[in-house]
Amino acid sequence: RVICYQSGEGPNQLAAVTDEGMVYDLPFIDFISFMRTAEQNKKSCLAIVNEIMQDSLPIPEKMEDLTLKLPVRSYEVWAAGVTYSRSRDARNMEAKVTTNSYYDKVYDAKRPELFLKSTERRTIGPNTPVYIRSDSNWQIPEPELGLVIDSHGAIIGYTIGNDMSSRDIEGENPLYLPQAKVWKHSCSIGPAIRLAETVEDPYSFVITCRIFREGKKVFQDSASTALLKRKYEELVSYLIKDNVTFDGTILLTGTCIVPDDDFTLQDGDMVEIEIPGIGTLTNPVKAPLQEN
Ligand code: DO4
Ligand code: MG
Repeated sequence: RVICYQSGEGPNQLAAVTDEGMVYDLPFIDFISFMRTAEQNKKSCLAIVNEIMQDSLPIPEKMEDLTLKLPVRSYEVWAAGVTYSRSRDARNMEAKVTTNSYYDKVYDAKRPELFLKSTERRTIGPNTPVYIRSDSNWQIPEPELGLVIDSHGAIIGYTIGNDMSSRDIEGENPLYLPQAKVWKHSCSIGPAIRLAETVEDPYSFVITCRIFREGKKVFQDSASTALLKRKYEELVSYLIKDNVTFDGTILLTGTCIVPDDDFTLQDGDMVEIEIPGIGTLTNPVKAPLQEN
């Protein structure tokens, strides 16, 4: 895995983490410059990491002792929608439609739903607050597997994303989707990037989401990426078609977990999204006025 951590008072440090949790600093300013170096040298990211680990010693701290930061500062985060039946059914419910909805159609269509979820300045990393909107009464986290791609669409790694969403705004009218999806601190990414070459079967990630309120767990559910209706390469192919794509772009692959219909996030909640092999993305929830 590749992480970015805060190194004392200095700049953030990119590092590789072994399965045992040992941390090796990487000599690149960030993940994008690391992936570009690999491409320029015609080597895989994993080969570069292995070379560096052979020639250096781990730092004394383990991953759990470090203050983790956003692992990649992506210019853009895109998201796929209605890629799991759970998402389709939840959206039909919030839009109060029963048959032949746009959600039913897009779930079965050849072309997937893709939307621009976030930009560099809107995206946050682990332990930084995700914000809830002031004009919505029904808001949830969407725990999703994220693909980290290069400018040609090659999948370099896998990460975790929280596609914060407003169900009442989207339910009122699907044309409000950008407002139901995009606002300050509405997208969290991290805590690590699992290099694609180290993943045997990317359709067997198990995603678990837990939400805590005043220290008590108020929601927990798990689902597997085996339930994904589409293939990752299929989603990427639509994203890059006739488009400009940047190294380090993230494509979130849709949610397979939706909290119960009577649940809405509140200021002070804590959202945890865990994918074994990648890590646990933890963010407190804040109402915007408290931070501004
Ligand atoms: O159709 C709206 C968005 C769907 C989405 O974000 C998801 O399925 O995860
Ligand atoms: Mg989503």
